[in-house]
Amino acid sequence: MRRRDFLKYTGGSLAATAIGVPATNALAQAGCPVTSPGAVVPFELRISATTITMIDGQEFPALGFNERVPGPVLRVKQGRNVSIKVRNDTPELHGFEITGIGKWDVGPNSTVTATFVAGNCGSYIYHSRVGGSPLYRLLGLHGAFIIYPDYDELRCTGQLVTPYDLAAFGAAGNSLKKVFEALGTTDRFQSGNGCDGRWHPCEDTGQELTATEYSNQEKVWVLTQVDPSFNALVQPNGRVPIKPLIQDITNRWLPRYFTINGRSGFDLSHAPDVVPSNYIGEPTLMRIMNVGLCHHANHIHGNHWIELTMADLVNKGGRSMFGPEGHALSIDTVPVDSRQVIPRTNIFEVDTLQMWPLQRKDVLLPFEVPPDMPYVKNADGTYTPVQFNDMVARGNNLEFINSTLKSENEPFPLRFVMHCHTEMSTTAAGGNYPQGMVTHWQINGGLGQRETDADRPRKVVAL
Ligand SMILES: [Cu+2]
Repeated sequence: MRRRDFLKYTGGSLAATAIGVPATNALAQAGCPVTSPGAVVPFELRISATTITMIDGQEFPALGFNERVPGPVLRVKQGRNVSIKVRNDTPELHGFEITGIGKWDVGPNSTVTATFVAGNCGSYIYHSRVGGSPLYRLLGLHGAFIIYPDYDELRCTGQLVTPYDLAAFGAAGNSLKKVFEALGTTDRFQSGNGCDGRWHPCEDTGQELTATEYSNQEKVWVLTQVDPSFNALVQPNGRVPIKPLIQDITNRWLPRYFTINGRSGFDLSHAPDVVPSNYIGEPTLMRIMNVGLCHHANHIHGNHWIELTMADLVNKGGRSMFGPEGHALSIDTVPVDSRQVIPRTNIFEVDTLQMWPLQRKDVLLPFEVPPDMPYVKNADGTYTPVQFNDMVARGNNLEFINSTLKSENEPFPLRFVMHCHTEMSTTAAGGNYPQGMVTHWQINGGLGQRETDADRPRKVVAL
């Protein structure tokens, strides 16, 4: 698929419908609208050959789900019966796996329906794995699978709204709970001016795919790499005639492109599915997963990432590859298992996020006033972000027609870079810098300014 066509494929052949089932008593007694916990959510995926286009215009053969790399984001509410019909339009066996959930073999030119109940809330990777080899995953057969709680039920019953089932985490979820409780209620994570400072989930529209990929509150980042010499193996019918051994892949893997959601460099600028773009007091959940074979160390400027959950990886010997704080104990083997979503019990704030192959981490970008901008210390020991407040007061915003842009002041949107600290990852095609895993995030204005900006005429920018 050509990268210019990416936006056209938001719907694809994916369908999501809900079928009503009888009400649960507890919810009905609480006066809550009762959704349908067991409803079947049918997804359809098709495995076939496709084409990917890189930042330098080069096209390579690839394998894709629904002719997309990565495949569509699949989102499902916890408790739903999931049905994923996987059609394999290649003459080779594929193993459809959702990490930590299950694996189903899909024979050559045949169809298999994977069914299961959506369990532990969090972020998962789906991919094709045959015989423990990462080959098909690297050639493009990968995507994100998301399980989220029933937000309407949480709201209606007065529970804290988070992306997780805190009760299922038990005591291990206490630290996570405190993070979400702090939002909008502390000096640091403020509310006011019409903004409650809380994290809000993206609205459940029923057609769940589109809402997630372009949600303001949630960004899904699928990280990977492209080594054209491996892509060259893919034949037009999706066959990969040469089967390199796992060692051959890991030893010979020489990636030349480093992508987020299939794109890199300039193509990531202004990409609505990738770039977090909000106001102060509007925290954004970021679901980051590395489906490639290289380690990434994504470094964000302007705010710190708050680590929420991670998925533990297990090596061939069955040993965990990470210590309790998430540091790698063993990095010399390809992980063979990728387990359940685990809440961080000791919450770290990080600027550089370690992402090992097949690791997936949820982090929160708090959208607080950047701590590195000039502050003034007050007599009572508190700090005032004078420069940021000045920007808000002047209303300097490049996106509006009548912004009073003063060159000596920084205008909104205030943009901060995100780049991978594994230096080769910031390049493309063997040295083209910075056309690799580089993007940005942006603060559009101060606390509650979304409301006041809503009526201002915007400039139209052609992309
Ligand atoms: Cu940096």
